[in-house]
Amino acid sequence: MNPVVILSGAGLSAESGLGTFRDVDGLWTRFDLAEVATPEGFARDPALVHDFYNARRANMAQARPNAAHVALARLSKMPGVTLVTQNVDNLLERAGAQGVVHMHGQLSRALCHSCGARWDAPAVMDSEAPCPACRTTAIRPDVVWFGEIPYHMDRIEKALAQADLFVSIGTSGTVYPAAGFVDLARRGGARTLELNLVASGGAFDAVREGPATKVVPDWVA
Ligand code: BJW
Repeated sequence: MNPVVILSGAGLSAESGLGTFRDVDGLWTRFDLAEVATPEGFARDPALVHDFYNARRANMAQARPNAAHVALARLSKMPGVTLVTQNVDNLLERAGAQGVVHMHGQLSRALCHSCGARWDAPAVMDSEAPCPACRTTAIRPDVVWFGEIPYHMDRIEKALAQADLFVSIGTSGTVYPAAGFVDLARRGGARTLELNLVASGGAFDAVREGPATKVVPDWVA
């Protein structure tokens, strides 16, 4: 298969019952992102931030991969496919996907702010528990907040530069650097396709509108 980069966002997991961020019923309509998704918010009130992510970790455990995760999991095993996700859930992995690039981190992992150690997060994290490596209490979910640098950027940018096709799935294209991937891919000569419930308005060559559980399996087939 020619090189393909696939970028997914919250819309991929919406039909599994995990909320998106900016839709009418999205998480950012109920929570203040400055309080729960920035390092400054975490410094102000770590317990509030842990509560927010503990609840989402519990929702993730209840959720099941949908037909779109399963279709992408099949594709992830083909040579030349780079599957990048902004999602912090593990539904692609639970559908059998291999090598998922989690650019915004993972709910199922914990990170020590102090020494940089990473480990599997317990179901419930709290601000009192010590880091298993350095014993400080600077532990946090291993997710990327506003103002932090997303993970694996070198690898993603290299894959985008080499891609023949870039496919964006279920993301509003409002958060950088992911929002700029379509332009990077175009500059490298890739064709670009968006699969979304409603077109984001990004500079794609083609758009297929519909729920992920329909448009993703149709495209993969
Ligand atoms: C369906 C569907 C269905 C619904 N089927 N589809 C000014 C200009 C440019 C940049 C900046 C700026 N000011 C600040 C910045 C930088 C900032 C940024 O982009 N801000 C913007 C808001 C302007 N970005 C950062 O700070 C990032 N870091 C950074 O830029 O570092 C500098 C740097 C980068 C690279 C190299 C070197 C230096 C970090 C961003 C971190 C984002 N973190 C979050 C939280 C993660 C943890 C958590 O989950 O809590 O990531 S915010 C949140 O938004 C989350 C998501 O991954 C991300 C994207 O959201 P997504 O997935 O697009 O969801 P929605 O809700 O927006 O859209 C849902 C979509 O689904 C819609 O399109 C629907 O249509 C669709 N949908 N149902 C198919 N059934």
